[in-house]
Amino acid sequence: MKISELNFTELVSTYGDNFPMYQILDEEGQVVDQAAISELSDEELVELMEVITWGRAIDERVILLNRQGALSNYAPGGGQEASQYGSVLALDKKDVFAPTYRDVFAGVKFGMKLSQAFLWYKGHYIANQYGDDLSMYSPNVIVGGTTIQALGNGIAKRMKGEKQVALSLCGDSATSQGDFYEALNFAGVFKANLIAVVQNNGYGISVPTARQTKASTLAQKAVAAGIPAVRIDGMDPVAVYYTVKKAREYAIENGPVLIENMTYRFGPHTMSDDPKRYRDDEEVDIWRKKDPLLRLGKYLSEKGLWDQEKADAIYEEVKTQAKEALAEMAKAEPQKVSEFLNFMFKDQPQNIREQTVYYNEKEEN
Ligand SMILES: Cc1ncc(C[n+]2csc(CCOP(=O)(O)OP(=O)(O)O)c2C)c(N)n1
Ligand SMILES: [Mg+2]
Repeated sequence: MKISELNFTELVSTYGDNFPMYQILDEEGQVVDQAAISELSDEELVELMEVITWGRAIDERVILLNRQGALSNYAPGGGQEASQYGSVLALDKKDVFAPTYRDVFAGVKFGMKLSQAFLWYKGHYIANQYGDDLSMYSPNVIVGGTTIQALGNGIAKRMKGEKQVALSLCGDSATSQGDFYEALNFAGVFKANLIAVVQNNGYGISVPTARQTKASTLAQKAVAAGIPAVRIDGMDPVAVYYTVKKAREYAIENGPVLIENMTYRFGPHTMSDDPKRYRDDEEVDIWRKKDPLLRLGKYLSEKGLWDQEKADAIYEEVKTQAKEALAEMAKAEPQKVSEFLNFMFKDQPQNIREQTVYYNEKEEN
């Protein structure tokens, strides 16, 4: 082609074409990719169902506890379970997980204590103190922060030849941050063992994705970094789990992968948000029909592997777990400013030293 024949409009209109949305189970729970699902065992699929049901149950319980004033502000995950828990379940315990504020309970399924997850929402530092057996970053409120955190770890894994990955979850609006682009760029250069999962739930608080970027997909942001990307139905738990598993194998051998999960949060951004101000009920209804629990539940029920009794038992278990975690949480000493100032720096700068002296004195009495 000659420059005289260039058509800029045409050029840009095809950018997203490389990123169709893949499914394994459709909205009706019908298999659309037999080859993929037959690579997974019944046990794996049942465990996946158990974990997303647990995710829904804990989400509903925490919303109640929040309304009762027993827990602080909360960023609900309802709707995003396939994306969150499907990702975590595909990891090895020695992989590294970098969640956001919305994925705290996925962190519990990775090994964080439930009482710590509750304390995290209270802003208590105990929430961020893990043993050596939990390779997880504390849930990050800094939008775009998780990808660059996981990148550092993914580079270290490549340098050390470790057969593990670092997986970050981030939202759609996080992909507009400099941190995100920088993370992808260096991930490509250094072949980081990184899986950067983008949970495209259509909004950054009230701002729809179309107002965040002109890109027709978020997956295509990987093109400039020279790394593979795939866009999948983030309401399909099997597709998420399968894709992360495949990406994990690839990332260990070759380097980073970006996965864009097309998903939705049924609830508000946080408990202090009113989504009716920026989206209508019809939109929510459309997405409710795509519910990950419905489609995998249906598929497994038809195979005789799932029923309401199993779901009810998980809801009961969550009630007990939440009660125990609340009791455990109550045992935590109120935190002191002097203590968390001490955790912040190995070598304290002058101003922090002064504040530490001030708070030590103040809090001794
Ligand atoms: C660097 C930064 N800028 C702004 C905020 C305020 N903030 C908190 S959540 C949020 C929206 C994030 O949207 P998205 O990345 O799509 O994730 P979602 O909340 O939808 O899961 C913003 C702007 C922040 N926490 N960090
Ligand atoms: Mg979002």
